[in-house]
Amino acid sequence: MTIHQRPARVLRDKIASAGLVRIMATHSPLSARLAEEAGFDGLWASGFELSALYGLADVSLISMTQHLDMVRAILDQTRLPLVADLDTGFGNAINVIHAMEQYQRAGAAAVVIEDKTFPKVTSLAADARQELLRIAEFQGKIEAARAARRDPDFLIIARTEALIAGLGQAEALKRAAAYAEAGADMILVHSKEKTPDEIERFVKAWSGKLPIVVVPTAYPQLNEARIRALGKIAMVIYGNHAIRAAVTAMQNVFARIVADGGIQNVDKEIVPVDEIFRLQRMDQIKAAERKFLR
Ligand code: SPV
Ligand code: MG
Repeated sequence: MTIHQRPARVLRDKIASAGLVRIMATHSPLSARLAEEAGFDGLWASGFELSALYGLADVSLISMTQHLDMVRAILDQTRLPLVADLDTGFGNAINVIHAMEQYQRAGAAAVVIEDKTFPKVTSLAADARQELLRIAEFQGKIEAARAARRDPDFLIIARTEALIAGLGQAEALKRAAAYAEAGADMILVHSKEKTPDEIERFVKAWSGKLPIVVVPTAYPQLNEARIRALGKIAMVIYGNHAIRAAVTAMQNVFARIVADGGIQNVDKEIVPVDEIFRLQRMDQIKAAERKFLR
């Protein structure tokens, strides 16, 4: 498959027509293909998922190059628009400019940059260090991203971690407004509360023009019906459900094989090899062999 020529336009059109787009986390080209087949509107090149794939914590250990290589491999295999998780932008505003150039060239449709200090610590861990940049410094990073934008449709999503850092609603709203003023296209607001209340309060209090992005990992009760009812939210990111689904499946199957002393029982419960052939497009290989190998 080829990369869509204007992935950012595709994403913007989907937002305009659907009101709310559903973006599924991916950590590999295969998970991206499965997300596309399931009907998601776009992909989240999640730093958390890729870190976990390497067996690492999501604390800025994965390099930009590792993430970018995976983004390129994913975009080789899907036509879905991709939202790239740039964490803190891999450094300061200069690093953001470099990242913007690279991710646009790779064919991403959007980037998310968060207002934490580098190196960051994953947002969802309890009692983790959460340090935020000064507002002016993060505004500089957003302005740098804008200056590096080649396609005017490319989406720059500013993510505030004010609620994650325990700084409260007023700080989150102040930061969101400051990031809008600096030229962000959307505001991602994150929370690790166990209920949607904190995010719902934020959304109700948000009087800015920019649409909001949510990642309801910690408060799964915030389903799409509830999100739509709130209004103002244009994107929901299912932040780590590909890697968690993969871990669930592997843990179950591996445990069964050990317990059963063989693969005789699980064989019927997992996809047949033919399904993997389908995902690998073995039919195309066979057709090419018939045509070209002499
Ligand atoms: C990610 O998936 O890498 C995210 C979302 O940034 S979260 O892990 O919830 O912070
Ligand atoms: Mg992340």
